[in-house]
Amino acid sequence: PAYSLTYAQRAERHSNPAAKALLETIERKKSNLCVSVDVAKRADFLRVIDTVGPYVCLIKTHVDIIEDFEPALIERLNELSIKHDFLIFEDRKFADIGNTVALQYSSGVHKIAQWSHITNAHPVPGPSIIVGLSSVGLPLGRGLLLLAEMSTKGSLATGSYTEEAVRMARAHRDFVIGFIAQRRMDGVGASDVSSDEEDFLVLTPGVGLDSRGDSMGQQYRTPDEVVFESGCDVIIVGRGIYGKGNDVDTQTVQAQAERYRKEGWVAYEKRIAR
Ligand code: 6AU
Repeated sequence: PAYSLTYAQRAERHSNPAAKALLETIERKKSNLCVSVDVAKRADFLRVIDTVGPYVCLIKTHVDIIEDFEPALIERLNELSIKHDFLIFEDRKFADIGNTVALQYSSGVHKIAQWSHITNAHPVPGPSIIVGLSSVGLPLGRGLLLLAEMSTKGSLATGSYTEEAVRMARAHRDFVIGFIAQRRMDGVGASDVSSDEEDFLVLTPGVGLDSRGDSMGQQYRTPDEVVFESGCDVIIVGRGIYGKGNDVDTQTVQAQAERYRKEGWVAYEKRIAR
């Protein structure tokens, strides 16, 4: 199973360009760290990204949080992605009918499909959401993650909902490259596809080394719990790296990014050596 292969071996087996590029970047930079940059000001956004850039494989954005957004910000983001060699994941969490999500993905102020290598969607509308998004994203070489589970207390994405999400992904393996989830999905939702054949990436939020949660239902686990024990592929870290995000102290942010990169990589090396 993909679980015991290296990122480089998995990159060779992937045909989706976004999945392949992400796995190659992880291997090249020895980083399975994705930093989630949830800050409201353009200047803080760019400063955090320029600081953590050398330590990440992927930058996750919520572009609709930025108060002073302007299209030129995307150009700056693209420049940083080339300077530091990372991919971009707009965490849009699409959740509507196919026609609407296709428009939300391609159009509006943010034109997500133009710049975001990876995005995500809730499986709640059923397979038509994948059809809608892939009509825009597949020709551009993009990849989609389905939210099979969530990190929050009391999440409804469990049991048969999670299983159906995995079945939906299996039926669209050209565009769905993996999941937002808390563990590997191998063997979830019985199928004919052997787990040697399929290789979904699992990107996992709710990661923190110094806290077990926040006051709004977020729950944190350590990189070792996520990558070694639960077999996930990428750790997504936000506030664990930049705190509240205003008055960003560059040295602290850099030190935290280095720390999470190292923890994530050690957990992966431990896993493939097992
Ligand atoms: O590390 P944090 O708690 O500061 O930030 C976690 C980030 C946020 C959430 O929108 C996102 O991860 N997230 C997601 C994603 C990535 O889809 C799913 C989930 O279940 N939990 C979660 O926190 O930007």
